[in-house]
Amino acid sequence: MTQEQHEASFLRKIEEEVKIEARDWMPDEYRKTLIRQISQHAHSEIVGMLPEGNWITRAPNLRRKLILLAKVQDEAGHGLYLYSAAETLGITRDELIDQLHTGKAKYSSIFNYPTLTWADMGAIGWLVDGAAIMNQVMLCRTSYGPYARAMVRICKEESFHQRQGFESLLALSRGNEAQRKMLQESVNRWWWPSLMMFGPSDSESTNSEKSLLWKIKRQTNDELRQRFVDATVDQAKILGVTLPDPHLKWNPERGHYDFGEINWDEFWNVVKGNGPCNKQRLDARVKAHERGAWVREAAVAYAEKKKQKAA
Ligand code: FAQ
Repeated sequence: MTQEQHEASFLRKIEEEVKIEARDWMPDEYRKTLIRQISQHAHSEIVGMLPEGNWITRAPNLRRKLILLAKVQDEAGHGLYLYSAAETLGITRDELIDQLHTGKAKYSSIFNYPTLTWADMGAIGWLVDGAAIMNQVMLCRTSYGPYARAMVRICKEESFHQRQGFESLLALSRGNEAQRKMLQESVNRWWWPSLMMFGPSDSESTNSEKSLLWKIKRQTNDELRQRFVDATVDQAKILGVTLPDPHLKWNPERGHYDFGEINWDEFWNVVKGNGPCNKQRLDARVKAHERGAWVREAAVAYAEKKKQKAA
């Protein structure tokens, strides 16, 4: 087939909702943007374990500790499915990890904020997983088969994460005054960074146009952010918390909540590596990788020994 025929066949598949698979012809730019997005997503899951991992030893009781452990383990699993999906596009795991550790690859801005109180565990579940799932449900229908299939399981688990976060905050909301105060203070800190997770506004988003055309993304950053705000306001009422935005108001003409301006300077500052915990997060990942070297060496030695025995 000529290049033009390949391109026409690729676009026809996209149009007809036929998944693109690893061995199919695809434009270089499609491959590149998928590797970029899937690997950033994988890195986010792996770095995303750190803020919560910080509280495993301090969970208030055994039940909460078990739930938190299971959630963090789920996140490791999500990272691994996503690295595997990225590898089907012709990049190695070593290259992906190296891009994270050298600061070449991005990961979600949200994980560069500190977890200061136990309420932050609930707020991450409710708001951060809530925002993640709002974005990720559309990715179950993304055009690249291995990514779409990985997202189905991830979304099921994220939805459990979101509910456990809400349930944990509900317990605090029914607690004493100090607990209610801790809950409100945590929501005050996590609200705006959660809105930033959806990425820059549509007019500033450099990748959206192509990603929407190729059905990698099915909705824009602003559409998803609005859906998240609309869904979250009523949940906040149940928790009895105030969302820290004086401009948050139902707009009957739009049929949506209006909300205030996001601090984009803060967003870009965090994305560029200058957030409150960027350095700490990367250092922790690099150290964990170095400390795990013996496991990788042992696995290779074991595989070689097995090969020799079989020969
Ligand atoms: N943080 O042109 P766009 C989770 C970058 S998983 C950092 O709009 P795009 C689970 C973007 O990469 C959370 N950088 O980009 C969990 C681009 O730079 P580049 C992660 C950001 O790709 C929960 C530039 O800005 N989820 O939370 C961010 O079309 C709890 C211009 O932006 C995913 O990764 C940001 N927030 O749209 C774990 C989902 N936003 O690459 C533990 C998959 C944008 O050109 C605990 N990803 N940038 O150098 C996506 O859907 C998309 O990549 C977006 C961004 C929507 C994140």
